[in-house]
Amino acid sequence: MDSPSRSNSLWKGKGKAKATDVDFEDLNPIITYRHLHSHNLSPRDPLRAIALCDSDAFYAACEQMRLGVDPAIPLVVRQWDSLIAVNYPARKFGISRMDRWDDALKKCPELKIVHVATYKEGDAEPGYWEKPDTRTHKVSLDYYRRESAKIYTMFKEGLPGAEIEKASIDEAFIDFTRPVREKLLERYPYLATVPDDAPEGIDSPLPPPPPISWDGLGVVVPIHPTADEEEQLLEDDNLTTWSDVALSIAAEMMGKVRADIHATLGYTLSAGIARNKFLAKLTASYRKPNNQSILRNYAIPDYLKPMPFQKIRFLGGKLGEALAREYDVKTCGDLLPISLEEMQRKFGEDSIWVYEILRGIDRSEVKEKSALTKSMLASKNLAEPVTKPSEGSHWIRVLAAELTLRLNDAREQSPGLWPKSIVLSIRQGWHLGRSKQAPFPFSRTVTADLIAAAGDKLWKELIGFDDSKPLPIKITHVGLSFTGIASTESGQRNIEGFFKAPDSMKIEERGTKRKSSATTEECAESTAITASRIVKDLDPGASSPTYFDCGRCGKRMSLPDDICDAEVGDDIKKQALAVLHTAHEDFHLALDLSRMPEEGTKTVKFRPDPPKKKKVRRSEPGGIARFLVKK
Ligand code: TTP
Ligand code: CA
Ligand code: CA
Repeated sequence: MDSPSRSNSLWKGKGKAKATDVDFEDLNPIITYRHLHSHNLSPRDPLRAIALCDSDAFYAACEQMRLGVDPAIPLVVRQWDSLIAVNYPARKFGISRMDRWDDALKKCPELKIVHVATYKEGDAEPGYWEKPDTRTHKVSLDYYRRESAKIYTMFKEGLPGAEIEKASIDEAFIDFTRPVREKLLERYPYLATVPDDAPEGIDSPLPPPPPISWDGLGVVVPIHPTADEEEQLLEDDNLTTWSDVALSIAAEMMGKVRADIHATLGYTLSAGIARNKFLAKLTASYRKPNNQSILRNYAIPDYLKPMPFQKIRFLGGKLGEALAREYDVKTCGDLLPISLEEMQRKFGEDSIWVYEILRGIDRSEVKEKSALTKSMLASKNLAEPVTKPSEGSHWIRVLAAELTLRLNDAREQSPGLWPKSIVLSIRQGWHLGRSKQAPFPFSRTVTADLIAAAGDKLWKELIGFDDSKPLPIKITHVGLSFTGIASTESGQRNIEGFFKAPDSMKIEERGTKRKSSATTEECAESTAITASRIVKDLDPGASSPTYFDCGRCGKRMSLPDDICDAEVGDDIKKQALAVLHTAHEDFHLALDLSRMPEEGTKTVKFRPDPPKKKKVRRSEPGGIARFLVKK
């Protein structure tokens, strides 16, 4: 239910001092007993309290903790020649992620530089080597993943009743609305029952809120950043709303779990607390590190208006550029005069999303992701391409070690996990690729040798090991992945059926056109082509593609939001897209297998898919899509 704006009479004039302009008319909605007692908490709930909690200089903090280095010492994490994480003491020397490691060292000669762990052939575990070499080693993020999982577990255990969505390796959204609601009723028991004389019964507004002391709860973003009397304004309970009370309780809970994580695991985290995900994320970086910031509704207009809109996620690319060009403007405030009608006329129906974001409105939900990973990919971009078939084994062994570790890690959580298939994929850039997959036999103990043997077999079938035969493509990318990972409880019934399937199946990606009767090959081929086209279409500086359109079913497969998030590197996005791609192929493959006429056939003729619904014409996308995919 939408909340109408508060009428002034309710506050007997007190709230009038903060009358806001028309663009931000929902800052102080009427909150009724019905809102408070509703069991169905929707994103429109006026007492929503959302946090985004992000670890400070995460990989650097992981290394600092692992090595027992004093947190005051400048430390960076290096990956080959670049820096991927810079701790706060190092930032004081002007070092940033943009620096090369040797330039950083010039800025701060006592800088501690830790190269990220890498796998080398033959080792089951990644290690920290003196001189890792991109030509032979592969980066391992396993340690960071494990530390990330520990932090997530502490969120889960420390915040019962809160919805938690892991948003990237080092951050999570937390919806505090439900636990805050409970705390409100516990702390202010008079809210539990609708007073007999309430004029509109359960739809009566709540009584005026109590004053709040923000002491120890974090940095409160000022309502008027430039006003001298800010201190007084903040303490002025005339401006306090029940939404502020909700935010302050969320801040209490957030502060406690941050302190627990710091005490137990050693990591410092920063959080932003506001009425929705978008604002929570923006607020999280207000005061870093080791801080939390609270954005009260009344502080939204002055916080948002001066913000360059191209800094907002999804407005950083073409859409933001188009808006900037169309109106010759920079900040969110500059865009406020544009009416919804005009925006939709110029940028399509969906641009209502932009219109609302500029006004601090975001109704997206905090959704917990399924704990079960369905696929795992270990992949390597080869600085020096593989030029001989015999060179494949090296990379397969390296990738197999990573998959072993990750599957075994996952099995610690769910012991019955096993992957339905293993896929080997090779590519030349993103333009040409081949992959081959085979069922992966169930085994209680998963070892790198077992996985490498399966990988070698696929390599043999795809490429062979005969160095006298030329490679089909110049291999610049090798990936080994598990797909269809399920726990044996749900997977067991399929095992038998699965072993009846052909022992392996070739999925080749060639540059031919899709025929009307689509096969698995063709599906893979057209998705690969689409993916490569998207890569080309996006400007080089912009982020990696976050979706592909399956040429077979016409469905758009998008990466989950956390991966789309700008802060995972492009490499990670590419890998994730490759996993998604493989998983989607796997889905079609499974569908095709289920339609196979006889068992054990080597060459599979697939029945055509049912007639497709009319596809969205990708060549001329309309509306907002124009700005996401180039014509
Ligand atoms: P961020 O949260 O963006 O950065 P950070 O945690 O290092 O620093 P901050 O205190 O400002 O939040 O990214 C989390 C980790 O993800 C980071 O420690 C390293 C990794 N990462 C990359 O590997 N490549 C990248 O381009 C970025 C942005 C992050
Ligand atoms: Ca971070
Ligand atoms: Ca982050």
